[in-house]
Amino acid sequence: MFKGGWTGKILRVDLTREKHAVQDLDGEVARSFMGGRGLAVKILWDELKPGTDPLSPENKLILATGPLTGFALPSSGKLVVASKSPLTGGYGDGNIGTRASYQMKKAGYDAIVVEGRAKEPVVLVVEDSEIKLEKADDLWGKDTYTVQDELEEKHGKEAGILMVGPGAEKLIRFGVVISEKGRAGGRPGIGTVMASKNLKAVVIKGTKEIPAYNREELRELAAEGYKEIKASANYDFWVRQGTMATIEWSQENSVLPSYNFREGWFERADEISGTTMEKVYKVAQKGCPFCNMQCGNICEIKEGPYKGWRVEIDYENIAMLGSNLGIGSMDWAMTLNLYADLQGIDTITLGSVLAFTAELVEKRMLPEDKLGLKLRWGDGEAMLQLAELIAERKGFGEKLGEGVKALSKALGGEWFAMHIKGLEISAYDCHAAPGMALAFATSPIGAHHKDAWFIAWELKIGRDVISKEKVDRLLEMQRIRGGLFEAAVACRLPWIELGFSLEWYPKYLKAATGLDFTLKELYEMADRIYDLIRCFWAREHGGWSREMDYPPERWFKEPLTRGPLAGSKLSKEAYDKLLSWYYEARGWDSRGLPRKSTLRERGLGYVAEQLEAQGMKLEE
Ligand code: PTT
Ligand code: SF4
Repeated sequence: MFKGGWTGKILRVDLTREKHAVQDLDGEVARSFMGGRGLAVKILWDELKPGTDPLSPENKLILATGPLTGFALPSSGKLVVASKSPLTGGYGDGNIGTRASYQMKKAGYDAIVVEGRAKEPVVLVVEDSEIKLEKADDLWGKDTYTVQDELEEKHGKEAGILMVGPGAEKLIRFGVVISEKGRAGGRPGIGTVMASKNLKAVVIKGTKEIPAYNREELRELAAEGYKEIKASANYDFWVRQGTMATIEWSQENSVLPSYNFREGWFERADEISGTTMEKVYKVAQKGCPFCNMQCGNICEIKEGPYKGWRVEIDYENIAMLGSNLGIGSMDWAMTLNLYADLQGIDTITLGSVLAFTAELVEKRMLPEDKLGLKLRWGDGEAMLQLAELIAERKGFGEKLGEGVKALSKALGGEWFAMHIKGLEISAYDCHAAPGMALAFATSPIGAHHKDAWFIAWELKIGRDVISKEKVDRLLEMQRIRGGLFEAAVACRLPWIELGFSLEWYPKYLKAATGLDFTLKELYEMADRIYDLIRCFWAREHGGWSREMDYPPERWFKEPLTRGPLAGSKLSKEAYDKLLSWYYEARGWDSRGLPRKSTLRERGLGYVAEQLEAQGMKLEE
């Protein structure tokens, strides 16, 4: 059935039994769910027993490529890591740029599914059809930079290496998967799932040629695509600043999160901006495989305990560990970023946990002697000390490692706990951005910008506009970002940042797989994936209610006090209107559950039947 694109094989590894098997990828599944996120949620839906504890051996860690991964095409060196999330209890995934992506395809697999738990720490080594588990006692507890060096030394510089850091090993619920010193993926605790399996690292090396339907055409189309990217008006600036340019943009538009999202404007934004980075800190450039618009900003820390270290920085990291903590020092924001990378913990959630704790202290809801340190906004040193307690799960750090939702349930302050469905919100304040708030709230993994970067479109439509058209645009965006790019598996930045036309992707898919996909069909696939993810959440949470699609109370209750939009806050009435239109447009009922007719239309009739068999009543 496969003429190219897919290898048609999935590698299954059971760490408990120390066994592996190679399974055929079902052609129908590939056509309907494609790969990456689509394939991952299909596997989790079909195979995971409802109610599985995310940190139990029964949970599955899925590493999934798509039919475009691994070819020399614009920005196609990406890989999806997915699982049931220990942070949210729902579906979780992340997208990481790494050599492991193309090595997996060259080894002959579209995906690797790991289950069980090894008796002791191991490294899974995949070299074509040779699969080994190597002891990793000597690597357990070591930071991700050291482990990258040691594994490269042993397996070669071209090996694809994915790993967890010591923070994830301690089962902090927001451990990420790390690769190549600064590539991170799986915000909803996918690294923690990997660590819970005693799996320190996965090393992948392949020697096969990835099957392609029309290799010559693929080569020609790729060359044209690379040329178009390079000719883009914004190309030079992008390569100089990458995502860091967003600090200035967010400040101008009052969406730069500051002081735990109390404000969207930061008085010291200049000191942590892309321009400051470029002038003072940037020393090298890095990128994902096959990318000709490399955006990895390698910077050198100039002051503090990590003086002289290098770290790869991005907008989200610096906003959440800078302005959101009241820190106007690039050195401290970078230090916290580096610490999170070494420990393998998510920078966005770390920034949110630190900010929430600082606010609890400020509001006298948490006595400082409980923390064992004096915590003030803007104090990088104290924030680092607290991050260390979290990573080591020492003292009060034990509780903080559970994430903002659990913390606010235990200590109060739920109205300013900045998460949605348990996932801490990425770095865009929404006091004056109702469409972006809706995008965060309906993102399928919790409040991550991956599916939700609606803010730029919303500014064009008008911040105050509350209309069905705005909701339709949001759906279109989710179909592209959360569907096409996460299932075909390619970086979305050529499209969103440099205007690379979406029309390229059906052409690439045709040349790679031999199959015709129109953009319309790809969007229908995206809807299928969204529906299945929503059903997975509903199954794991025993139902659904529209409150689960609400942003935090703070944005409704407490207006901005600084910047050009001071006085702005969200209107609940307007938000509810948008949410109802959103449900309607998706074919979901007023609780936010897909209707039976919608599921049937998407080929998911069996999902409706299974939910009903478990006692959930779905509307027709
Ligand atoms: C991603 C999220 C992001 S998104 C950032 S910065 W960004 C944070 N990076 C972290 C980090 O670094 N270290 C760490 N310890 N934790 C981190 N958590 C945060 O994780 C990433 C780029 C970026 S940089 C973005 S927007 C785009 N994301 C893409 C995506 O999601 N899908 C896709 N098809 N293409 C994308 N291209 C861009 O990739 P998560 P990466 Mg990442 C140090 O994984 O879980 O989705 O969270 O993978 O290789 O680092 O590239 O301003
Ligand atoms: Fe990686 Fe950046 Fe290139 Fe995307 S644009 S593939 S994130 S280097």
